[in-house]
Amino acid sequence: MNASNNYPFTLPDLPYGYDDLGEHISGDIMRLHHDKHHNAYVDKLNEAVVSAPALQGLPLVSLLRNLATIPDEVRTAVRNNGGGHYNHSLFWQWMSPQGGGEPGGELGEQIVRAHGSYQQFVDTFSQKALGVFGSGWVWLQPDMTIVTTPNQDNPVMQGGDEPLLGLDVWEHAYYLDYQNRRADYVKAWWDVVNWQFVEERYKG
Ligand code: MN3
Repeated sequence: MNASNNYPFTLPDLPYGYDDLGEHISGDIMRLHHDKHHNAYVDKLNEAVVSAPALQGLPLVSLLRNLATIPDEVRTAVRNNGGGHYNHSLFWQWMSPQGGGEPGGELGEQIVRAHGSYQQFVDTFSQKALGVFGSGWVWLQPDMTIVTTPNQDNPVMQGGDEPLLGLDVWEHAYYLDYQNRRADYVKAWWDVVNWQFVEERYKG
């Protein structure tokens, strides 16, 4: 699916079955996370935009890039729920039952060039994930930097590029399986990362 869609925004289907990430992320989490959490962001985003007709023709990424121009009454709702919709629409695609392993090609080379090795990249990204206080996300950017954002914010809102890869470290993403053990969730997540999709984004 395309995350850069327009009002009325809709919940994309998962690109695989709820139970397909198996031992890494359970079907119970995927059902709750996709059907309840993501769906709520979509509903609340639509509620916000329905009251601001000037925003209705704009793609989601434009809304997020131009938060400062959005009417005060709906800006926070668009930020939180538009961010939630954008982030999760990509997050489902950043995982795959056939995921894991290491990125190849030019992307793999750039990651090694920037971070020393694939393992050092994983370690740095994972440390940043553990360092997010409360709820937020970790991102790999096209310039190979690793950044974090709180809540449902993302680099696009800060004037940055669209991320190549992102990890949801909200407790709702892992609590049912891992309770408070975020480190175990992050470790398991690497085994489902869809590097093919990341490479497609890198190539643009
Ligand atoms: Mn989430």
